[in-house]
Amino acid sequence: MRSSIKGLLFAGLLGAASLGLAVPAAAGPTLDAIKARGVIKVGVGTAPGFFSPDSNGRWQGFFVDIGRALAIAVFNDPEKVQFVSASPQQRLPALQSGEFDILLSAVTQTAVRSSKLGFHFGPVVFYDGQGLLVPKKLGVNKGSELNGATVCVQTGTTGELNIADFFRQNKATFKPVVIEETAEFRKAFTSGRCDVLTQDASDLAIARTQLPSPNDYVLLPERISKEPLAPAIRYGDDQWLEIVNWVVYATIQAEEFGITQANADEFLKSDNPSIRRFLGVDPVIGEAFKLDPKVFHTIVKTLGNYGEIFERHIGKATPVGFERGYNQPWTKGGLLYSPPFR
Ligand SMILES: N[C@@H](CCC(=O)N[C@@H](CS)C(=O)NCC(=O)O)C(=O)O
Repeated sequence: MRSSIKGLLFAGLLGAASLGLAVPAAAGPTLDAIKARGVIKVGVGTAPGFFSPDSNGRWQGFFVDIGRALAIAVFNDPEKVQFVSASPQQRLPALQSGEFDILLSAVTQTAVRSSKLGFHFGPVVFYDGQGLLVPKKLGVNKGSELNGATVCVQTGTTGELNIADFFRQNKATFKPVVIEETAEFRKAFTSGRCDVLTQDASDLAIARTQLPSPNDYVLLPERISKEPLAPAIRYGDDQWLEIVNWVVYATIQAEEFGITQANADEFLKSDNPSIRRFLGVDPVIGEAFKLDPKVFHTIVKTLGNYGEIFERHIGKATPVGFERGYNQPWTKGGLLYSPPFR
Protein backbone atom coordinates (compact mmCIF):
# COMPACT_ATOMS: atom_id res chain seq x y z
CA MET A 1 0.00 0.00 0.00
CA ARG A 2 2.66 2.45 1.13
CA SER A 3 4.77 1.71 -1.90
CA SER A 4 1.85 2.29 -4.26
CA ILE A 5 1.24 5.70 -2.64
CA LYS A 6 4.91 6.43 -3.19
CA GLY A 7 4.49 5.31 -6.76
CA LEU A 8 1.59 7.71 -7.19
CA LEU A 9 3.59 10.57 -5.71
CA PHE A 10 6.47 9.78 -8.05
CA ALA A 11 4.12 9.67 -11.03
CA GLY A 12 2.76 13.04 -9.87
CA LEU A 13 6.24 14.52 -9.85
CA LEU A 14 6.93 13.21 -13.33
CA GLY A 15 3.62 14.70 -14.42
CA ALA A 16 4.61 18.07 -12.96
CA ALA A 17 7.89 17.96 -14.85
CA SER A 18 6.14 17.10 -18.11
CA LEU A 19 3.73 19.98 -17.58
CA GLY A 20 6.72 22.25 -17.73
CA LEU A 21 7.20 23.24 -14.09
CA ALA A 22 10.63 24.82 -13.90
CA VAL A 23 13.59 22.59 -13.25
CA PRO A 24 16.47 25.02 -12.71
CA ALA A 25 19.49 24.18 -14.88
CA ALA A 26 22.45 24.28 -12.54
CA ALA A 27 25.18 26.61 -13.74
CA GLY A 28 27.91 24.18 -14.68
CA PRO A 29 31.66 24.33 -14.23
CA THR A 30 32.48 24.21 -17.96
CA LEU A 31 30.16 27.02 -19.01
CA ASP A 32 31.27 29.09 -16.01
CA ALA A 33 34.92 28.58 -16.96
CA ILE A 34 34.20 29.50 -20.61
CA LYS A 35 32.45 32.71 -19.57
CA ALA A 36 35.19 33.66 -17.10
CA ARG A 37 37.89 33.01 -19.72
CA GLY A 38 36.00 34.81 -22.49
CA VAL A 39 36.73 32.15 -25.10
CA ILE A 40 35.73 28.55 -25.87
CA LYS A 41 38.64 26.11 -26.17
CA VAL A 42 38.03 23.54 -28.89
CA GLY A 43 40.12 20.47 -29.68
CA VAL A 44 40.38 19.70 -33.40
CA GLY A 45 42.34 17.55 -35.85
CA THR A 46 44.26 18.61 -38.92
CA ALA A 47 42.30 17.40 -41.96
CA PRO A 48 41.59 20.28 -44.40
CA GLY A 49 37.86 20.67 -45.01
CA PHE A 50 37.08 19.50 -41.49
CA PHE A 51 39.60 21.69 -39.66
CA SER A 52 42.81 23.38 -40.76
CA PRO A 53 44.40 26.80 -40.53
CA ASP A 54 44.32 28.80 -43.79
CA SER A 55 47.29 30.76 -45.16
CA ASN A 56 46.58 33.51 -42.61
CA GLY A 57 46.57 31.05 -39.74
CA ARG A 58 42.80 31.34 -39.35
CA TRP A 59 41.08 28.01 -38.67
CA GLN A 60 38.60 26.94 -41.33
CA GLY A 61 36.37 23.93 -41.76
CA PHE A 62 33.13 22.11 -41.20
CA PHE A 63 33.84 21.33 -37.53
CA VAL A 64 35.42 24.75 -37.02
CA ASP A 65 32.17 26.46 -37.99
CA ILE A 66 30.32 24.49 -35.33
CA GLY A 67 32.82 25.93 -32.85
CA ARG A 68 32.09 29.42 -34.16
CA ALA A 69 28.34 28.78 -33.85
CA LEU A 70 28.90 27.90 -30.18
CA ALA A 71 30.85 31.13 -29.71
CA ILE A 72 27.86 33.02 -31.11
CA ALA A 73 25.57 31.20 -28.66
CA VAL A 74 27.72 31.95 -25.61
CA PHE A 75 29.28 35.33 -26.51
CA ASN A 76 27.29 36.58 -29.52
CA ASP A 77 30.69 36.67 -31.25
CA PRO A 78 31.94 33.96 -33.66
CA GLU A 79 35.57 34.85 -32.94
CA LYS A 80 35.52 34.01 -29.23
CA VAL A 81 36.77 30.51 -29.82
CA GLN A 82 40.24 29.05 -29.87
CA PHE A 83 41.14 25.93 -31.86
CA VAL A 84 44.00 23.66 -30.86
CA SER A 85 44.91 20.46 -32.66
CA ALA A 86 45.88 17.34 -30.78
CA SER A 87 46.42 13.75 -31.90
CA PRO A 88 43.52 11.30 -31.62
CA GLN A 89 45.43 9.60 -28.78
CA GLN A 90 45.81 12.80 -26.75
CA ARG A 91 42.41 14.39 -27.38
CA LEU A 92 40.05 12.59 -25.04
CA PRO A 93 42.45 12.71 -22.05
CA ALA A 94 43.03 16.42 -22.78
CA LEU A 95 39.27 17.03 -22.80
CA GLN A 96 38.95 15.09 -19.55
CA SER A 97 41.68 17.12 -17.85
CA GLY A 98 40.03 20.44 -18.83
CA GLU A 99 42.44 21.48 -21.59
CA PHE A 100 39.44 21.72 -23.94
CA ASP A 101 35.78 22.61 -23.36
CA ILE A 102 34.73 20.47 -26.30
CA LEU A 103 36.18 18.24 -29.00
CA LEU A 104 35.07 18.99 -32.54
CA SER A 105 37.61 16.64 -34.00
CA ALA A 106 35.67 13.92 -35.81
CA VAL A 107 35.29 11.87 -32.63
CA THR A 108 33.04 8.82 -32.90
CA GLN A 109 30.32 8.40 -30.32
CA THR A 110 30.68 4.98 -28.68
CA ALA A 111 29.16 3.25 -25.66
CA VAL A 112 32.43 2.99 -23.71
CA ARG A 113 33.37 6.61 -24.31
CA SER A 114 29.86 7.62 -23.13
CA SER A 115 30.05 5.51 -19.96
CA LYS A 116 33.37 4.34 -18.52
CA LEU A 117 35.39 7.16 -20.08
CA GLY A 118 33.00 9.89 -18.90
CA PHE A 119 32.03 11.81 -22.04
CA HIS A 120 28.73 13.12 -23.31
CA PHE A 121 28.15 13.50 -27.02
CA GLY A 122 26.10 16.13 -28.80
CA PRO A 123 24.12 15.31 -31.94
CA VAL A 124 25.89 13.48 -34.74
CA VAL A 125 27.20 16.10 -37.14
CA PHE A 126 28.65 13.71 -39.73
CA TYR A 127 27.65 10.10 -40.37
CA ASP A 128 30.78 8.28 -41.42
CA GLY A 129 32.16 4.76 -41.60
CA GLN A 130 35.63 3.26 -41.54
CA GLY A 131 37.28 2.83 -44.91
CA LEU A 132 40.29 1.09 -46.43
CA LEU A 133 42.71 3.00 -48.65
CA VAL A 134 44.95 0.82 -50.81
CA PRO A 135 47.45 1.33 -53.62
CA LYS A 136 45.81 0.54 -56.98
CA LYS A 137 48.72 -1.70 -57.87
CA LEU A 138 47.67 -4.06 -55.08
CA GLY A 139 44.72 -4.97 -57.34
CA VAL A 140 42.34 -5.42 -54.41
CA ASN A 141 38.58 -4.72 -54.66
CA LYS A 142 37.37 -5.56 -51.19
CA GLY A 143 38.58 -5.95 -47.63
CA SER A 144 38.16 -9.72 -47.64
CA GLU A 145 41.02 -9.91 -50.19
CA LEU A 146 43.46 -8.39 -47.70
CA ASN A 147 44.41 -11.54 -45.78
CA GLY A 148 47.94 -11.16 -44.39
CA ALA A 149 48.14 -7.43 -45.21
CA THR A 150 50.07 -4.89 -43.19
CA VAL A 151 47.64 -2.20 -42.04
CA CYS A 152 48.48 1.27 -40.71
CA VAL A 153 46.10 2.45 -37.98
CA GLN A 154 46.18 5.52 -35.79
CA THR A 155 46.63 5.06 -32.05
CA GLY A 156 43.62 5.68 -29.83
CA THR A 157 41.07 5.66 -32.65
CA THR A 158 38.03 3.47 -33.11
CA GLY A 159 39.82 2.41 -36.30
CA GLU A 160 42.40 0.58 -34.24
CA LEU A 161 39.66 -1.52 -32.62
CA ASN A 162 37.45 -2.02 -35.69
CA ILE A 163 40.19 -3.34 -37.93
CA ALA A 164 40.95 -6.14 -35.47
CA ASP A 165 37.23 -7.06 -35.40
CA PHE A 166 37.09 -6.95 -39.18
CA PHE A 167 39.92 -9.40 -39.77
CA ARG A 168 38.72 -11.68 -36.98
CA GLN A 169 35.25 -11.74 -38.49
CA ASN A 170 36.71 -12.57 -41.90
CA LYS A 171 38.86 -15.32 -40.33
CA ALA A 172 41.86 -13.57 -41.80
CA THR A 173 45.08 -12.23 -40.33
CA PHE A 174 46.78 -8.83 -40.60
CA LYS A 175 49.80 -7.05 -39.24
CA PRO A 176 48.91 -3.77 -37.53
CA VAL A 177 51.34 -0.85 -37.70
CA VAL A 178 50.08 1.50 -35.01
CA ILE A 179 51.16 5.14 -35.33
CA GLU A 180 50.13 8.16 -33.26
CA GLU A 181 51.05 11.19 -35.37
CA THR A 182 48.97 11.91 -38.45
CA ALA A 183 51.86 12.96 -40.72
CA GLU A 184 53.86 9.87 -39.82
CA PHE A 185 50.77 7.69 -40.23
CA ARG A 186 50.32 8.84 -43.82
CA LYS A 187 54.03 8.70 -44.61
CA ALA A 188 54.19 5.11 -43.41
CA PHE A 189 51.62 4.30 -46.08
CA THR A 190 53.20 6.16 -48.98
CA SER A 191 56.64 4.82 -48.13
CA GLY A 192 55.27 1.28 -48.30
CA ARG A 193 55.56 0.35 -44.61
CA CYS A 194 51.95 -0.79 -44.84
CA ASP A 195 49.69 -2.06 -47.62
CA VAL A 196 46.53 -0.44 -46.26
CA LEU A 197 45.65 2.81 -44.48
CA THR A 198 42.50 2.55 -42.39
CA GLN A 199 40.58 5.37 -40.70
CA ASP A 200 37.23 7.13 -41.01
CA ALA A 201 36.45 7.16 -44.75
CA SER A 202 36.11 10.95 -44.69
CA ASP A 203 39.60 11.24 -43.28
CA LEU A 204 40.99 8.81 -45.89
CA ALA A 205 39.31 10.73 -48.72
CA ILE A 206 40.96 13.91 -47.44
CA ALA A 207 44.29 12.14 -46.86
CA ARG A 208 44.22 10.74 -50.41
CA THR A 209 44.00 14.24 -51.91
CA GLN A 210 47.16 15.14 -49.98
CA LEU A 211 49.27 12.14 -51.02
CA PRO A 212 51.99 12.78 -53.62
CA SER A 213 50.10 10.85 -56.38
CA PRO A 214 46.45 10.52 -55.32
CA ASN A 215 45.57 8.56 -58.46
CA ASP A 216 47.83 5.71 -57.40
CA TYR A 217 45.45 4.95 -54.52
CA VAL A 218 41.84 3.88 -54.21
CA LEU A 219 39.41 4.17 -51.32
CA LEU A 220 37.53 0.86 -51.39
CA PRO A 221 33.73 1.38 -51.46
CA GLU A 222 32.99 -0.81 -48.43
CA ARG A 223 32.66 0.60 -44.91
CA ILE A 224 33.68 -1.71 -42.09
CA SER A 225 32.05 0.21 -39.21
CA LYS A 226 29.63 2.94 -38.21
CA GLU A 227 31.39 6.16 -37.24
CA PRO A 228 28.86 8.71 -36.06
CA LEU A 229 31.04 11.79 -35.54
CA ALA A 230 29.75 14.06 -32.80
CA PRO A 231 30.87 16.86 -30.50
CA ALA A 232 32.30 15.43 -27.24
CA ILE A 233 32.27 17.10 -23.83
CA ARG A 234 33.18 15.77 -20.40
CA TYR A 235 30.54 14.91 -17.80
CA GLY A 236 29.37 17.52 -15.34
CA ASP A 237 27.71 20.43 -17.13
CA ASP A 238 24.14 19.89 -18.26
CA GLN A 239 23.67 23.43 -19.48
CA TRP A 240 26.77 23.31 -21.70
CA LEU A 241 25.59 19.97 -23.11
CA GLU A 242 22.20 21.42 -24.00
CA ILE A 243 23.72 24.49 -25.66
CA VAL A 244 25.88 22.17 -27.76
CA ASN A 245 22.87 20.00 -28.61
CA TRP A 246 20.61 22.82 -29.68
CA VAL A 247 23.21 24.83 -31.57
CA VAL A 248 23.86 21.77 -33.75
CA TYR A 249 20.12 21.13 -34.08
CA ALA A 250 19.63 24.77 -35.09
CA THR A 251 21.88 24.35 -38.14
CA ILE A 252 19.94 21.21 -39.11
CA GLN A 253 16.52 22.76 -38.43
CA ALA A 254 17.41 25.88 -40.43
CA GLU A 255 18.14 23.72 -43.47
CA GLU A 256 14.84 21.88 -43.04
CA PHE A 257 13.00 25.23 -42.85
CA GLY A 258 14.89 26.47 -45.92
CA ILE A 259 16.44 29.32 -43.93
CA THR A 260 19.83 30.33 -45.36
CA GLN A 261 22.50 32.92 -44.73
CA ALA A 262 21.03 35.00 -47.57
CA ASN A 263 17.34 34.81 -46.64
CA ALA A 264 17.54 34.68 -42.81
CA ASP A 265 16.37 38.31 -42.50
CA GLU A 266 13.50 37.76 -44.91
CA PHE A 267 12.30 34.86 -42.73
CA LEU A 268 11.99 37.24 -39.75
CA LYS A 269 8.74 38.37 -41.39
CA SER A 270 7.36 34.83 -41.54
CA ASP A 271 4.01 34.23 -39.87
CA ASN A 272 4.77 30.53 -39.32
CA PRO A 273 4.80 30.16 -35.50
CA SER A 274 7.55 27.50 -35.58
CA ILE A 275 9.81 29.77 -37.63
CA ARG A 276 9.03 32.78 -35.42
CA ARG A 277 10.06 30.79 -32.33
CA PHE A 278 13.17 29.46 -34.09
CA LEU A 279 14.37 32.89 -35.20
CA GLY A 280 13.52 34.55 -31.88
CA VAL A 281 10.77 36.83 -33.22
CA ASP A 282 8.85 35.01 -30.52
CA PRO A 283 11.54 34.98 -27.77
CA VAL A 284 10.35 31.88 -25.91
CA ILE A 285 13.23 29.55 -26.91
CA GLY A 286 16.12 31.95 -26.34
CA GLU A 287 14.63 32.85 -22.98
CA ALA A 288 14.36 29.18 -22.04
CA PHE A 289 18.09 28.74 -22.71
CA LYS A 290 18.92 32.11 -21.11
CA LEU A 291 20.46 33.11 -24.44
CA ASP A 292 19.87 36.01 -26.77
CA PRO A 293 16.44 35.24 -28.34
CA LYS A 294 17.92 35.88 -31.80
CA VAL A 295 20.76 33.42 -31.25
CA PHE A 296 19.75 30.94 -33.98
CA HIS A 297 19.03 33.72 -36.45
CA THR A 298 22.51 35.12 -35.80
CA ILE A 299 24.10 31.69 -36.26
CA VAL A 300 22.41 31.08 -39.62
CA LYS A 301 23.05 34.64 -40.82
CA THR A 302 26.72 34.44 -39.86
CA LEU A 303 27.56 30.86 -40.85
CA GLY A 304 24.67 29.44 -42.84
CA ASN A 305 22.57 26.33 -42.22
CA TYR A 306 23.99 22.80 -42.00
CA GLY A 307 23.88 22.31 -45.77
CA GLU A 308 25.63 25.60 -46.46
CA ILE A 309 28.36 24.81 -43.91
CA PHE A 310 28.76 21.35 -45.46
CA GLU A 311 28.95 22.62 -49.05
CA ARG A 312 31.34 25.45 -48.19
CA HIS A 313 33.95 23.22 -46.59
CA ILE A 314 33.55 19.64 -47.78
CA GLY A 315 30.89 19.65 -50.53
CA LYS A 316 31.12 18.87 -54.24
CA ALA A 317 32.69 22.21 -55.14
CA THR A 318 35.58 21.79 -52.64
CA PRO A 319 38.83 19.83 -53.05
CA VAL A 320 37.49 17.01 -50.84
CA GLY A 321 34.20 16.85 -52.78
CA PHE A 322 31.95 14.83 -50.44
CA GLU A 323 28.44 13.81 -51.40
CA ARG A 324 25.80 14.54 -48.78
CA GLY A 325 24.95 10.82 -48.48
CA TYR A 326 23.42 10.11 -45.05
CA ASN A 327 24.24 13.71 -44.08
CA GLN A 328 21.04 15.04 -45.61
CA PRO A 329 17.92 16.20 -43.78
CA TRP A 330 15.47 13.38 -43.06
CA THR A 331 13.04 15.17 -45.38
CA LYS A 332 15.43 14.32 -48.23
CA GLY A 333 16.09 10.75 -47.16
CA GLY A 334 19.07 11.41 -44.89
CA LEU A 335 19.61 10.95 -41.17
CA LEU A 336 19.70 14.59 -40.02
CA TYR A 337 16.70 15.22 -37.79
CA SER A 338 16.25 18.02 -35.29
CA PRO A 339 13.77 17.74 -32.43
CA PRO A 340 11.21 20.54 -32.46
CA PHE A 341 12.13 24.07 -31.41
CA ARG A 342 9.24 24.60 -29.05
N1 LIG B 1 36.50 8.76 -35.46
C1 LIG B 1 37.66 8.09 -34.99
C2 LIG B 1 38.93 8.71 -35.52
C3 LIG B 1 39.00 10.13 -35.23
C4 LIG B 1 40.14 10.77 -35.97
O1 LIG B 1 41.25 10.57 -35.60
N2 LIG B 1 39.83 11.48 -37.05
C5 LIG B 1 40.69 12.24 -37.86
C6 LIG B 1 39.99 13.49 -38.27
S1 LIG B 1 39.27 13.47 -39.80
C7 LIG B 1 41.91 12.73 -37.24
O2 LIG B 1 41.87 13.37 -36.24
N3 LIG B 1 43.00 12.53 -37.91
C8 LIG B 1 44.17 13.10 -37.44
C9 LIG B 1 44.26 14.57 -37.64
O3 LIG B 1 43.35 15.19 -38.24
O4 LIG B 1 45.27 15.12 -37.18
C10 LIG B 1 37.65 8.04 -33.48
O5 LIG B 1 36.81 8.70 -32.88
O6 LIG B 1 38.47 7.33 -32.88
